[in-house]
Amino acid sequence: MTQFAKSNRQPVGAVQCENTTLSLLKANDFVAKSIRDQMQAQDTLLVNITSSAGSGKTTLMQATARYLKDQLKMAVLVGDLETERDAIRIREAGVDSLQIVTNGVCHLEAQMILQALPHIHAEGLDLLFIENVGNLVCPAAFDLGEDYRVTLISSTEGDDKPKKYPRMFLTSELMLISKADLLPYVPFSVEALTQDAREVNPEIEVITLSSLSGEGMETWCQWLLEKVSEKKARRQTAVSA
Ligand SMILES: Nc1nc2c(ncn2[C@@H]2O[C@H](COP(=O)(O)OP(=O)(O)O)[C@@H](O)[C@H]2O)c(=O)[nH]1
Ligand SMILES: [Mg+2]
Repeated sequence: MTQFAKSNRQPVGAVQCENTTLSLLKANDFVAKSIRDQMQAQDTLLVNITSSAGSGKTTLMQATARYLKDQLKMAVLVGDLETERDAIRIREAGVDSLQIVTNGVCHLEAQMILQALPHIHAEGLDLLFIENVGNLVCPAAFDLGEDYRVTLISSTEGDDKPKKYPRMFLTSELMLISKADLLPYVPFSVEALTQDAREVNPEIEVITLSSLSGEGMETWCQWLLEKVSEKKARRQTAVSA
């Protein structure tokens, strides 16, 4: 067994990673701030979409593209461990999309976003989505410079997630309850989920929708349009002050 201990006070054979993790997150936050500054300067709303794998993120990006592509200049960065499949699906819905392949990393980091921005021609966009890697754990810890973090919970994955994965709900401004068309067929309580999410984060907003039936899409797209306008208005106020 490898011996890492140099004194009796340190455990033998154990690697203590805390400081490495903290400095990694500090470096990430530094890059996230520079992304936030860039998005601020060019009036682009940046929205980080998180959820478990299969909750419907890509399908939502496709449906949102169909609703909003004639009203807004938008694009999607999409992270996965392997393949370009999601970016291809999103491009087929009519908006530009770039795949970030993480090669096994379970989340996107700010540095990956910074490197991708020139390739998606981010200047001039009103709205840029990041579809994060599908899980409710690692992506919660990494700020990507987003204005808003939006977490999907689908009706098929159970209504008990907010208290199991509190950090994700604590750091999200909006929870989307997806696959609403399946609610009549599964044991899932929108009320119980909403109550748990609000016990974790009293400020969290909630919208129930289905990318397939279209239910709730109007409310979601209205939410996005308002946030885009608010960001532009805030900058106008700052410039004229
Ligand atoms: N019934 C139903 N199925 C959906 C909905 N949204 C996505 N799906 C299905 O859920 C599966 C996973 O969707 P996907 O968008 O790839 O999930 P992602 O892994 O979070 O990006 C696919 O088979 C989709 O067709 C929805 O609103 N209703
Ligand atoms: Mg996807």
